[in-house]
Amino acid sequence: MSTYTSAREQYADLGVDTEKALKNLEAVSISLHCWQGDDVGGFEKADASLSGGGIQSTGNYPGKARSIAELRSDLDKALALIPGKHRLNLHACYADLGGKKIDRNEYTTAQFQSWIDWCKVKGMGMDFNPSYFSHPLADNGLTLTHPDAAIRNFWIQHGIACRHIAADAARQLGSPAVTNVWIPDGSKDIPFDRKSPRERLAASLDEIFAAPVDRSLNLDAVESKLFGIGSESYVVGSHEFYLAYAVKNQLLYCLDAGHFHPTENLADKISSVLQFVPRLLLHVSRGVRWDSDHVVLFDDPTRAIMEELVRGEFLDRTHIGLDFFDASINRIAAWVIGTRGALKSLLAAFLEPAAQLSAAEKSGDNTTRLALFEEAKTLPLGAVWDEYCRRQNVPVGSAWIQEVKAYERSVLAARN
Ligand code: RNT
Ligand code: ZN
Repeated sequence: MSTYTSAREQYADLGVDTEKALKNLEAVSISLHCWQGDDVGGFEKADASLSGGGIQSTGNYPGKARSIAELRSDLDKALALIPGKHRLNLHACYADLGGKKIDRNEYTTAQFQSWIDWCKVKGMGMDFNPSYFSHPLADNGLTLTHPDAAIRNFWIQHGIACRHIAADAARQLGSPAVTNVWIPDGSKDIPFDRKSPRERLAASLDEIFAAPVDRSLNLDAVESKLFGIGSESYVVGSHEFYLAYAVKNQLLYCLDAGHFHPTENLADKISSVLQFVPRLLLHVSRGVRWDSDHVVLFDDPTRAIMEELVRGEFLDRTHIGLDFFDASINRIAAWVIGTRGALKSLLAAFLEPAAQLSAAEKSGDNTTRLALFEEAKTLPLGAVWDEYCRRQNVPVGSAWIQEVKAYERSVLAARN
């Protein structure tokens, strides 16, 4: 008997159909963030790198992608090692300017056409993000809340441009695109006036979202956070601000796993937020002591998020994106570890003995509920995961590591 057949029987004993779980898993696309490949640098300038924004990529592992072509090649490698069909999550600072000088307020689909074409060939959907950092007009950490109306307007125009680009990408790729607004605006030290920047942010967002863009193609999301480097004392776009804004305007709300107090449970927020917003965007990440954006793992917090999506039947209304950037290990491996970790967590959620757990809970049998949670943890998930990788024609188990190493020797080593 194969390991998978025996695992299937073990799950069946608990009322779980592994074939159905594999089918469900295949139907979920994860939005793979382009920014893991070059430490959130982008390619607007020859020497582009992450600056400001209160986020930080640490490490100096050799072989970072230095051009759009290299980034695409690296993404190809990662995608070949990840089971399933996924999406590309692109930041505006990855514009393909072809040597031209075009500023962000003037971006049009033309600067992203090569990315859209790249997705099209692969049958991938695309999601999008205006970039409110690594730019001279964001140098003091203020963008949509800047007291100078001209600077604010520059960023408003950028936001509008990105919504149009995303809608075009969606039209061309035949799949709606999520455009996620995240801004770094805040203050390092205790502000006197917390109100005015929030009034300005609300007004800026109102202008961005007032621009007529087909809502069946472009899905607007807003992302909150608690603090950043240089915005320790005050973040304008806090949880309360954006949650209220998203509810009022029926936008997507973006929950980033690193953007809350470390003891808060992101998974617990899902069923609350989805009562009142139409759809949810997740930035699956792993904060270690702070919003550090470590590589996502098959760990308890990630599993809890996926369990919520499955138990609550929220997958139809949730867009799963990844958000981490680690420059201290092979960057392609980081993508693969993180995406496989997220998918494995999702598979584990599909394999929960849901009927038995729910029956135990409904009948008030909390003893059985707790016992089942514990028993489920040691069921042979690995055998089902391996079977999934086999069927999807990607390396099974740790075999992918050798492929990344070989790519490192043949391609990355020549980059330094
Ligand atoms: C920053 C946010 C944001 C960024 C990306 C690059 O705290 O998490 O989502 O990580 O847009
Ligand atoms: Zn994020």
